[in-house]
Amino acid sequence: MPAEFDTSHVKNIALLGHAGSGKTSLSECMLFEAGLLSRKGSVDERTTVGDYHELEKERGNSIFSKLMHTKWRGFKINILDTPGYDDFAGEVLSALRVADTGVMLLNATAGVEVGTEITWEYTERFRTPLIFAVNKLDHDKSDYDRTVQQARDHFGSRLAIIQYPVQQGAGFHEIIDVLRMTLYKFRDTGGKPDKLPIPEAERERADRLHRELVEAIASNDETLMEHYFDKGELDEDELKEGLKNAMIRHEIFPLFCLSAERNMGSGRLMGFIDAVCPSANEMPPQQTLSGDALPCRADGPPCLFVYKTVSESHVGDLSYFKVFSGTVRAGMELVNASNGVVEKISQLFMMEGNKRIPVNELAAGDIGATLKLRNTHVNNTLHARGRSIDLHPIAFPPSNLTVAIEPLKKGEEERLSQALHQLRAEDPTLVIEVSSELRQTLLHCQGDMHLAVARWKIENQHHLQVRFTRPRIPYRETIRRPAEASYRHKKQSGGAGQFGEVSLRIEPFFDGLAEPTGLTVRGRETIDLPWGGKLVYYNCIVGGAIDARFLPSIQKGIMEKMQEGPLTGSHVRDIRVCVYDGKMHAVDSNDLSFKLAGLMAFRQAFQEADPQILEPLYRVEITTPEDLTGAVMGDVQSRRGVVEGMETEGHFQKIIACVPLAELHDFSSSLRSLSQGRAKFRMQFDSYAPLASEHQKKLAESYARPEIEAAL
Ligand SMILES: Nc1nc2c(ncn2[C@@H]2O[C@H](COP(=O)(O)OP(=O)(O)O)[C@@H](O)[C@H]2O)c(=O)[nH]1
Ligand SMILES: [Mg+2]
Repeated sequence: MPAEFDTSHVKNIALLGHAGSGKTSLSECMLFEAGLLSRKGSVDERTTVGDYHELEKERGNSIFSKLMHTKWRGFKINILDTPGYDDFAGEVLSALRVADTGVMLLNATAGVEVGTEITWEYTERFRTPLIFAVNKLDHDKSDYDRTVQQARDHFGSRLAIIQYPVQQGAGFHEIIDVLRMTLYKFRDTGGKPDKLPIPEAERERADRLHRELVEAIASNDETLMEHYFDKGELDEDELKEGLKNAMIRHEIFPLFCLSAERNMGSGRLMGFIDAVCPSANEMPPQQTLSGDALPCRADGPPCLFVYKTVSESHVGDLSYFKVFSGTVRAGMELVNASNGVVEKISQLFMMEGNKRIPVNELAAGDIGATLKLRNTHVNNTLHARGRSIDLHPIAFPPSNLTVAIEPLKKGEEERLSQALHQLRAEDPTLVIEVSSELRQTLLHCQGDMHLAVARWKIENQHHLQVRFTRPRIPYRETIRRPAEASYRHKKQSGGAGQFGEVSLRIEPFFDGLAEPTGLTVRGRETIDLPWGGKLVYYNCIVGGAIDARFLPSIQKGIMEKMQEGPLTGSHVRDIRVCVYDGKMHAVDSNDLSFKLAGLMAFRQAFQEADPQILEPLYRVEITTPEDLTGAVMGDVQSRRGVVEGMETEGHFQKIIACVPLAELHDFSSSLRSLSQGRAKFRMQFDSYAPLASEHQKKLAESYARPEIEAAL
């Protein structure tokens, strides 16, 4: 039995928008309207197909992206419902990797929100064809004009109005469609509307918007422009064709009207998706990592890309994928391009939220799932044997919040590590780091909500109790002026003794530092330290005071101390060491003696060299609604942050600041509560900077430990 839907009859849409804009409700309407559900569920009653996860029911909003599909007039529409919070940006990015059109919901009671702005930036980056849908027009606080105006301010003249409401709020039941020049009149229960002529009172506005739409479409296409000049009008087919091409080129974003709550407008939207939105084979072909184009054709070599995996209890790992070429059949064997492993696709499914519907085939362009791929993860490409196709991976965002994690019960470290491993496989935006420097296991995540989800999974799916703590800060130590020291290590205990003496000079190192004065340089080595910065090591020994064979041992001692600096035990960086003198003993000198002498001499000199603790600074980029700018700036400054720039983006402000990592541990939750979720941020390591002396003093005081024993 061939695939039920061929490539040109499959449309892949991602529902996008700020949390609460109505994405999950709209997906429910789309399934209900198509007759796939006998009863329309509701987010508030926790009965939607989309928000099926236990945790989503608990919280009443989407956390994971979901795959559903609906059938509308001979087309299959794969719906990727995404979560709106920035903490779950990874889910949005993976959905966008496989969607061919984005449907961006605007909440008519709130206008353009920060989640709208952030997702819109992703669609710009990927050039995803985009539809806007103004939702909640039945709400008494809805304001269509303001919402459209804000969208224009943000997204520019590419926005093209296809629909507007006749009334809003409780009276919302008529939508005027200026592409079709029709009025859709809904019954109170929504569903299929009556199609009526545009009433006299709306004629002028509808005509004007129609002309604007036609001109926008024509101005993006020379042939259409000519037709338009000749005939003074374009017919519906020409408009659809023009719109499709302009959407693919990312030049027009059509705008629709909805009430997902009252089930009004989704049918027309689905009709538009069928007729106008591009199917995968109308989009530019995928580029492989080796630079070849992979045409989206059902008769091409089978090739699929895994964009998401979920481990389901009792079932195993479910891999979600898009077929980018060929036809994938149940039972087929494909090669994983990243590790060469042959995987058998034993079963194929279409998905309906958490329901799996077995199918025999999925053609190029379609999205589905399979079970039990042993060695395949998110971002892997599977292709036919004898081919070599590797598609571009999803670039997941860097983390925004880091915590240290440990099991509450001793002895459960191994189980925790396994649980974390599995969490990571499911969610590539969760990064686990076992830091030997900080002696902690770190969890890097997107924000406090993301962390809460991780905790929930660890506790409820892996049945482990854990404690989260503040991660230690990876400080660095360096010096501000040159200093010299000599150290003699001598031990005489019965048999063989130990003897080594080292004199050295240390200086702050920077590129372009002049050669040392008063010393003869006989050898030099530059070591790029694994923790950043450099150790520059000079041999300036005169007259054979120490054998050259002991120089590596001295360096080893210095490196050991640099690994655990004298002030706080942090790594030391950017130092030049010149070993210029010493003594050795014909019998008692050995590598260990010189290592210890080097370590101790370095330590002594370091203390004399005006030592300086460096702290990591992060570049923080905050997007906030204008009215919160002052409050956000105040918060940043209270964290010793320095504001470096501000940019206006529509009615948002982007604040760019440099903030010490030590002050950022609760920034994610603080910003959320300060803005009620209306502001977002990204952070990234910037540089190391000297810590002010009062902070340095405190830190160094809290670090007191016996020296030489630890070094041994
Ligand atoms: N009045 C009204 N409420 C809506 C509409 N669509 C969704 N909602 C409500 O808005 C809230 C968020 O909806 P949901 O679909 O979960 O939004 P999502 O976060 O974008 O998936 C829920 O309480 C819905 O019942 C609508 O068209 N009108
Ligand atoms: Mg949702």
